Amino acid sequence: MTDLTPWPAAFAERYRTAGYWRGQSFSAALRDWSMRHGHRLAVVDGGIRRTYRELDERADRFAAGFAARGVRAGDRVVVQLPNTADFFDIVFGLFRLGAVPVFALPAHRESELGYFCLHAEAVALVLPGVHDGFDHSTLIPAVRAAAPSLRLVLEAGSDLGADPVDLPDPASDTLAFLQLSGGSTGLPKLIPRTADDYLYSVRESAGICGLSTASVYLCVLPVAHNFTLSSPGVLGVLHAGGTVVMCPRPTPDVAFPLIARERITITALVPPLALVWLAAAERAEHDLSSLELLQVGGAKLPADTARRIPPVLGCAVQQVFGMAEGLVNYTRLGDPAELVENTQGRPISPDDELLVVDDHDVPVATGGTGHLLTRGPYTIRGYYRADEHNAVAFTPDGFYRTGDLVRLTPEGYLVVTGRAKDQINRGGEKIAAEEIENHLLAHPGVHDAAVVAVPDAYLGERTCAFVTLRDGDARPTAAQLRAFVRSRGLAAYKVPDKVRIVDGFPVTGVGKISRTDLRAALRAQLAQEA
Ligand code: OOB
Repeated sequence: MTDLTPWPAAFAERYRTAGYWRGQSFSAALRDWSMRHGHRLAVVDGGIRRTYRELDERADRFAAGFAARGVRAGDRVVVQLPNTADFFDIVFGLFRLGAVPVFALPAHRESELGYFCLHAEAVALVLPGVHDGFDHSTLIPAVRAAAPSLRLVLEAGSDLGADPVDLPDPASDTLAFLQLSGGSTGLPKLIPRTADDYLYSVRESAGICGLSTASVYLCVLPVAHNFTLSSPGVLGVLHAGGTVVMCPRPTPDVAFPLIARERITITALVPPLALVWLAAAERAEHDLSSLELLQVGGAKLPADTARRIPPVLGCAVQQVFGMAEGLVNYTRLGDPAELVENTQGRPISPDDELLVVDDHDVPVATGGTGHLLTRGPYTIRGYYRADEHNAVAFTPDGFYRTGDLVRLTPEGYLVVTGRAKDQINRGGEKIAAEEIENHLLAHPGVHDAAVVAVPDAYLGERTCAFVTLRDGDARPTAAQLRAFVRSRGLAAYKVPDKVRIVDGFPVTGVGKISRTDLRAALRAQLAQEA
């Protein structure tokens, strides 16, 4: 099983020659940022205010602390952290040691964490204590039972540091961390990223978004998500010498006072949150005048929402269409309103290759709609330890099949028109249909299940599970099935919004149809009803 599918030598050579891949590790990058911006304010979290120099020193201490606990270079460590300053200590501590963080989201529960630890053969897990009213330590027994490799569970916020020790600088072209995919088949895939490829996307993103030492970024979405981490996100801000302000909750009652107090210049939201912020800003008592740019991405932003942002929030809007596998597209700061409102931007790099193809991988006519395939200097060539899946998720010549349906405008901008993958995009939170179907199938009363997206005015999409039951006395109700899925210990956003018990599924003349066709038929049925 392959951990990191390398780029072919000719591509690697090209990306190095072009100056994209610079041979810098994350540890060296932080050292460099500290050298350049030492006394500037790097991170704010409530009353905590840390300079670049302090971040760098804390990374030394945390690296030593992990080493003292037996964590070695190359070891995988699953990290589940909310938006706090601890994130930087722990993640840069691991980077400095050459250990490999695996980024779980705060919403994940024992089902996901157990799987990440097992699949990555993690030696350690770092959890928050009580976060958002939930005690994460209650997950430990189930995660330990699922993952025999796990030797160490640590609580963030406790002092994990130790006196610094000498450590060799990690390589820049090996596995640096594992990001999560939204997933479309079974459990989320793990995405292997290197410092070379990731830091390239970070530097370019910082430039595209006009970041400087004067930038103050509010980290609203989960910090470990690719959007908030690197597009340009918290790493882009640190590269530019600006300040990151951690926002513990995305709601206007928490975010708006922080914008006013810290004079926030830039932040990033998913479309449903942008709607909530717009509604709140219309009657805002807080001074939001420092805000210069609102980035929106993760799911399709309706054009009329994009249009309302500048007048209501008093800032520019930028659409961001990206994926943890790599490719990120931005509308540019000086672009005409027409492009900013109606497209999802264009790629970061002149070496991002895009293909728009039909169902047989044949390129469609110019301007036509089709499947988006991509490869480039920061797009992976394979998922972590997923050889079988990689054979279908990538073309033989290394293009990643994004699963998104798009068309290209004459200006070379992308318009996302739909999706071919079996995934639900619930306001930016991705749900693999098959993962939820498998949870439903674990119920003894369930014969079959198909999970599909239902259009929703607020979230863009919600989930609907169609379920057929076994004959017998124990016929669960829709409410009982939702409760059953919830009891399986998974992120709350994955519990189906609706469960519909039906007598049977559509079949063709010859019998059963494929899962994908079944889901399409059910979506069509829902559309007809609406
Ligand atoms: C971002 O990353 P992921 O990995 O959570 O999800 C990627 C998928 C894309 O393949 C696409 O289906 C959808 O999310 N998506 C959008 C979108 N941005 C992402 N669909 C329509 N319009 C958009 N603007 O979601 C992500 C990663 C980095 C930056 C921004 C978003």
